[in-house]
Amino acid sequence: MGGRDRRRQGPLVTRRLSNATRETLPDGVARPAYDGRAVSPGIVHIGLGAFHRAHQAVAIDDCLAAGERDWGIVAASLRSAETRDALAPQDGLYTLSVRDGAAERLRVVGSIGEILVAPEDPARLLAALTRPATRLVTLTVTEKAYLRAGDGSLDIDHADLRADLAQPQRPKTVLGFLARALAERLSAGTPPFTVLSCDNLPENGTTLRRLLVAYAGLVDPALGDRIAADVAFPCCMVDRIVPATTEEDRDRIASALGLEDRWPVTTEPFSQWVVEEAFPLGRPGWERAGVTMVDDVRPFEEMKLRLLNGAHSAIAYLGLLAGHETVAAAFGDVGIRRFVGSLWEQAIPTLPDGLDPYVYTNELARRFDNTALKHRTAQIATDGSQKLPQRIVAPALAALAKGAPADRLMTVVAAWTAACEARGRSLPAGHFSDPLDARLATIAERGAGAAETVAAVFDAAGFAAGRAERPRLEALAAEALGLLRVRGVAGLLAEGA
Ligand code: CS2
Repeated sequence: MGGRDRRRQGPLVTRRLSNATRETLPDGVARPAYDGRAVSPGIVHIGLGAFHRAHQAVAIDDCLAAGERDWGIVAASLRSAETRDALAPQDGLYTLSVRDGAAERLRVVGSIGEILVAPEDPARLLAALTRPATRLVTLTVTEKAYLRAGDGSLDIDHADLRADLAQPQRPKTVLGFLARALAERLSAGTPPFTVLSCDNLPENGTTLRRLLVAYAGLVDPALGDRIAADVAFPCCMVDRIVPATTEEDRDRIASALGLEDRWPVTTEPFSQWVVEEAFPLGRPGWERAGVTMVDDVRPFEEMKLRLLNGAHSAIAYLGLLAGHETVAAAFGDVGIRRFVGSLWEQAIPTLPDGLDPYVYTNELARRFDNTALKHRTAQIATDGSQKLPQRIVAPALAALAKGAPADRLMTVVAAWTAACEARGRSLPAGHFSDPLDARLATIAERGAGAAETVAAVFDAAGFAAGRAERPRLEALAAEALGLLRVRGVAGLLAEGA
């Protein structure tokens, strides 16, 4: 994880990547073709994880390299100071490592000009958000930061949200920051920024708008109305597989650079960004970075959530139960690979027409087979309660509505339940985490039969809440969980063959 307190052993690269040392980079390493000091910020990005640094920040780096000067990024972490501590001494520079099989390309990215840590100084992030030059706010805060209740509405019982409602001038949550900053801008007569969610949520912009309007309406009903009327929330689909950086990555990259980089990011060659065209205050010329601008993102988003992310969750939970540490290892397991094929067969008929899902799944298989990416099954397994509704439950509901089968889809819910139960038994207790962990632990301890367990899990996660199809979905998940408990993952996979 973090690079703060590491004691490096072995071959010593002592100089650090920074503006002062970047000219010493070897020829094969690409670097920013512009002077970061000549760039002014136009974007505030919230959620400074590896995904942002391997995706949106790279597209902006392309735009800056092409001569755009006023779309630099101020990036903020909502929780920890780790990334800022690693990157600030490097003037925000970091290395992007693109890996495929034995090949690796290195590129130093320079689009992040300033890094803020929200809990240290919320006023500073608010100041960045309210500056008139900030015309765009992008988010990668993960599904759970949207504070959705099981039924998708705003979770008004969430402790952080209650804290923000009590002290809206000193926010903690992303909704709190956006609402406060928009309130300040509107009262100062500054046009509202555009908000671009880059998280894996269905209709991410529309979902964020609904939640933010609900939150802001609790702070001040007039603010909720103004946000609903005056702020643009384009939807977008983002796609790039970004495994967490390892110590081995750090060491390999330092040797190649001849400079230490405390927090490089590794990724695959594939990258896709499809964005709805709705930017009243303008936007970077993303087309030059290969971004696709469209009127309606939904077909792209549903295909990606249901085929890529749905398969990822299946690979993660079945893979964990079968003892596989990485996606490539799990997908190399014939039973799991076959399962994913049959999962795709059930998800594909639920997709809107227009795109070719078979071209997409062929490409996905190639991407999952990339053994250079050490993409851990435990990384994807995290936050299943937040991910499965759009990846698995939504296509299952759509399949049933068409009278089509959904048993493979519901097997993923069973595998999630079994993987949660396996923690502290065949898997280490904290192997992955979930916001519902306390409730999931209580359910696991009860040791009830499959049907009762599945009903409790559906209740806790809000799966198919209020839907007439819920008993049918529960029955399918319970059948798969029963099989998993009795025959294990190998038995379950053999059964579906
Ligand atoms: C993954 C995604 O961790 C997960 O849940 O399914 O992060 C996935 O790698 C990205 O969405 C790929 O674009």
